Amino acid sequence: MTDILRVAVIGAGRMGADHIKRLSTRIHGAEVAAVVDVDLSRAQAAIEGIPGAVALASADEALNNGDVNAVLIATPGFLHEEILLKALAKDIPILCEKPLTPDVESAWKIVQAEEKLGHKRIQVGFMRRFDAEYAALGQLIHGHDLGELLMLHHQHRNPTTPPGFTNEMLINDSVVHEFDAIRFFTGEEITSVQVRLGKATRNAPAGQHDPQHVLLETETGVLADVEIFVNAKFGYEVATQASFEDGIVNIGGDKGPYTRSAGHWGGNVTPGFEERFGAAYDVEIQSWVDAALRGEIGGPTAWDGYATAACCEAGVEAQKSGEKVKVRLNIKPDLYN
Ligand code: ISE
Repeated sequence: MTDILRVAVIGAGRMGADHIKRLSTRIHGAEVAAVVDVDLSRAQAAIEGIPGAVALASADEALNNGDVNAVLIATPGFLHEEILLKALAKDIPILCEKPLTPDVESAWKIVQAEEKLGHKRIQVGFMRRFDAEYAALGQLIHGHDLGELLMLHHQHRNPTTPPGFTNEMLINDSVVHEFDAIRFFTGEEITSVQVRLGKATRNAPAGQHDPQHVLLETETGVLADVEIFVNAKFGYEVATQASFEDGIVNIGGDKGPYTRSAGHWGGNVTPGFEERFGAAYDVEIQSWVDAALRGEIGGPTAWDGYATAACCEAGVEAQKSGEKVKVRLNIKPDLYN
């Protein structure tokens, strides 16, 4: 095994650029070898100041470049499947930003391709698992410190949405994080999803019903709800309240200094996910690199990507019907047990 990851970052947009910065400044054991973007000038701008990195226009060129031995996929989700299959064929470490793929059939194809390979190569970019407070709540749940976990209440608020953010994306792009978080916290699969559409904000673009209330249950009957509100204006907020038999735990409240000055009191609301989860992304990518250098993966698997895709499929169906929709899952391959 190599002692340094030479990473090709595919996609130099918002998330890709953020990962390129972190890989080239804060992460140990990895370097950016190539940046791929259909807009070559964006790839060129992203490699500025990174010695030895090349800008390329296609994922194929990067995967066939002898200097590349790992890949970080940060393109829009609909492009993931093809790149994942090609990277699996090369048998190199892969960090794939969420979602694994945008639909359950293609996600299952990826699981089957990795199963055929016989070992795990894909880590999916669900960064919340690496947030210090998420990890602490996870430990409280798994250690039964406060008795059994009974309910989870999630708030997921974004200031605004980028152009082209559809109604389905409230589920597929945003609530997908809570699907993973709930599975991570409980260690169980989600069995059903219901979506309630109530009074909507005037600030949502045409076609989007915002906010939405998503209700879920897990295998042992833990109930969870998510307020997804993606045009909340005030800033970025992701928080959870967990109800246990012997206590209530809150995570994800405002952070940072609380100041009283010049007739005002308070602090600043986090502007976006890069700031809110910056530290978690660092831990996530370092965990991927450390594990990849040992020939392993260091976080959520392709199965987690597939299972959340199945929840998204149920969620989008539930958005349309208003009914409680069962999550349909294939049998989990042994590779992921
Ligand atoms: C975005 O893609 C993310 O992953 C953010 O974490 C989430 O808060 C946002 O809703 C998504 O659109």
